[in-house]
Amino acid sequence: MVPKIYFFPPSKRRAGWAPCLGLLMFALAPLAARAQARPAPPRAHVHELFEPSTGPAKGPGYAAWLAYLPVNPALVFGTENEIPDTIVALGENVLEHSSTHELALGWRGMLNHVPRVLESARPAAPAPGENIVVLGTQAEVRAWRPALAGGAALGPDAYRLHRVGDILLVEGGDPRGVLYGAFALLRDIGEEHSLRTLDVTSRPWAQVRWTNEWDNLNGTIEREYAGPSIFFQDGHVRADLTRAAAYARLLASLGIDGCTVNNVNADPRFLLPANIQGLARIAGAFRPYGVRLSLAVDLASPETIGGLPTFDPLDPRVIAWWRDKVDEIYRLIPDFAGFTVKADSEGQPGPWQYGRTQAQAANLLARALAPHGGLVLYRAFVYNNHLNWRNPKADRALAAYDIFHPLDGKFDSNVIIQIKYGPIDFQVREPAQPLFAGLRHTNEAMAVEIAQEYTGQQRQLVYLAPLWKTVLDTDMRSSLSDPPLPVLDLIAGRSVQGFHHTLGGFVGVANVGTNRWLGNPLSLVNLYSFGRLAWNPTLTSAAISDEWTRLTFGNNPTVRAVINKLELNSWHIYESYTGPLGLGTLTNILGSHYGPDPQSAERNGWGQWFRATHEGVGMDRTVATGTGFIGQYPPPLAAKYESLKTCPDNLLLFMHHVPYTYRLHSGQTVIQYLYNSHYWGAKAAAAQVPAWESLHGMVPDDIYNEVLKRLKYQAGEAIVWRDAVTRYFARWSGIPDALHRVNHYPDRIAATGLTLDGYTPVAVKVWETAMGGKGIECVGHASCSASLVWNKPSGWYNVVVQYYDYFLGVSHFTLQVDGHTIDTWAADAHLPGMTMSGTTSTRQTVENVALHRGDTLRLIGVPNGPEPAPVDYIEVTPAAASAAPAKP
Ligand code: GCW
Repeated sequence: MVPKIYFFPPSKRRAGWAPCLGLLMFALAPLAARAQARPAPPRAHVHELFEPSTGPAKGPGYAAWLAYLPVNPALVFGTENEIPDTIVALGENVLEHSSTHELALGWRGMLNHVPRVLESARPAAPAPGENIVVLGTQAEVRAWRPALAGGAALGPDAYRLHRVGDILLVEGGDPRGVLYGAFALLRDIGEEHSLRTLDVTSRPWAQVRWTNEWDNLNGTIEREYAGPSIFFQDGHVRADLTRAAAYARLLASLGIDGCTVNNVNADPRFLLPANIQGLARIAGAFRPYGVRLSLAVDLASPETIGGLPTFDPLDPRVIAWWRDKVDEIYRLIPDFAGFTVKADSEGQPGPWQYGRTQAQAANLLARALAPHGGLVLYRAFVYNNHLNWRNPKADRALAAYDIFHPLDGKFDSNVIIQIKYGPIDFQVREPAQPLFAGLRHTNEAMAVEIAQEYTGQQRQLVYLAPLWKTVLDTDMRSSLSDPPLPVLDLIAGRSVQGFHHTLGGFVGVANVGTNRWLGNPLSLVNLYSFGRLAWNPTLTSAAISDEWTRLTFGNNPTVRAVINKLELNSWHIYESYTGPLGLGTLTNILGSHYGPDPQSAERNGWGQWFRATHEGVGMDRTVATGTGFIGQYPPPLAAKYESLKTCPDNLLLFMHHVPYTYRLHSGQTVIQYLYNSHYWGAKAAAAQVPAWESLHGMVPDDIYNEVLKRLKYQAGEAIVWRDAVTRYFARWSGIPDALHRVNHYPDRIAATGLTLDGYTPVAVKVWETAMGGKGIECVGHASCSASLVWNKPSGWYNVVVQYYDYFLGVSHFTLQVDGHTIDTWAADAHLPGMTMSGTTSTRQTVENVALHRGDTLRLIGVPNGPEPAPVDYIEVTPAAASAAPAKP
């Protein structure tokens, strides 16, 4: 075979400095040469390959953990001279092309070195002093040098990184394994691990590693926190799919090999021929990275777009319709991964309309897909959202097990039940969904939500791996005489302790958007950790955070220490002010799922109750007196949760209803713990700000500023949560805070207590999210003001204005002292609500304001559109520099 040589570096051994453009041309040269050397394989050419620093969608955070920041090559290779000069791919498939290209990018960025790249080559032994990287499948390596491929068979997607003398061998069980091996090698280099001796074999934990994107055809995303869709716009697939390819590259770097690109509340029009053609283009953009496209489908499609009078899963016309539709998809997308299905849930159509089972619906699709090797990811998130809250035995948490456990064994072998980690809905803490132990003969996968729907919506910092790991590590063994059986073993897709599975895996709802994937640069750790856990769920949260930090921000030990600490503490902090003791996120569950609104979860059909009364709080899910949910767990775990003695405090109110005066294992009463936890959480959220500020100048300025803005906002929002939840429980329990903090705010002046000019007081529906349950708004005036005369000692003060910032409208505020403007700002954060509430409540802090007794502090609000410049309170606290100021 004649090797194809795509690129020779300049005669110098090291590339050294070159003008940026020149360097870019060099790097692109292999692609150009390849384009001339042979025709691109069908729908599989590496087009628009993403360039970390020059891509069209350049922006902070866009390169994510693949920015390939410079490393110290001596730590990796011993000496600089040992950096391999040549990268050889033995094969010529598109995934190996991507691998060599990626290594060339990595060499350039991390090692400041431009290697020679050969493809479809059979290199001779390296000359003395020469170091090379060789990539290939195990079969290719065996054909090239049988002695080197001596290890055990690798299997699909697996890889082995192996040093043999001067050769660094990246061997894959298949071409996708080669690509994953190349990314693993780059990760090692990025983390400055020594590669002088190397022999690592790695294989994925389970077969299915997919993301779900809840994107709509019109370009919006359900639970969109990072801008609109990277796939769709105005009713069709975007013309420019550069971002889709760049996303596939990010996914591949973690070993994620499937992506459901549309909302599970599925629009049947995705199945129209024109849209399938568009989807085929997305599949083409994914293909160089081994990511397969999948589609969420609406079970009623045969009726809505197929013109049939029914969508009954057993009707022969319906069966034929799906078979033909699937054949049509595979004609255009030969590597199509399969369907994701949400049925009979939250208004989606499903088989119950015809008295059929979820298994019959799943198998309908599975049989159409089976001849092509496609899968059905069938969601267990099926529940009645019109539950009778007056019935003490009613419990939404029962639903998945009650519906799917009786169907165990009735699903075809290419069906996987996609199970949310907990029995409710991606809450800040939930016990493991008992259904994981309820499907002995049915494949299962665990779904997590990378998008921070109930965990701060990417405005707030929450590293989710520690939460996911609580579920992955939950022991589901049937008897204490058996060895431990963690959930991660149940989703591995193999037989274990009486569970007979052939497929399994991980699904992460990512909802990436055009705003640098997840908007908040620090939230990218959640996408990263999902992929790493899907590959190997035994990795620790700390190890994953550290990997991500090193690859994203470099190996500086100070930066690593600060960011790792921020990430690792963040979930606990968020939980402590939004839903401790297993209460679930006490958020507005009827709309935005964002700010505090505990009452919205109670007394309606949605079943997210925590049943607060004047005496006690918590859902009684015991077998003895409650809903019986605990009985769905295998006996050892059920016994642990059933008994107050052994039920962990952090799930107490999920499992039990107890009096407010009940003492936790820690010795505190429930009510005092609720108060303390919220005060601790708000303080800890505030402390994140100076921690991040300590990195000024050590991380890129744009990322620094972006994160700082969010952490400051979060510190304020944690106070909103703290005050709302503590007031709520103080009222329900009638038990005051032993530390006299709740309902005592000596430095605050409620807006309704200010001298108002134009502003009018109005009741706030979620009363606990405003001082005295009221705020002020400016309606019917061009501007309004609210003022006070300062009658405390003269000094330096910090002034907080707590106001509401609606999704629509940009009000303007001006703060004056005796007619002198000390600050102006716009309410332009577009928080997800249109009323005064904990969702829209936010603050402006003006530090070091000189106030003299007798000064007038005036806030002027200028409403805009539907936003009436609404205000909650003003708080004035002494500033650090408290010496009396001179009168300005
Ligand atoms: O958490 C809820 C979300 C819905 C979502 C649903 C689901 C796509 O609030 O927006 O619908 O879960 O997972 O189906």
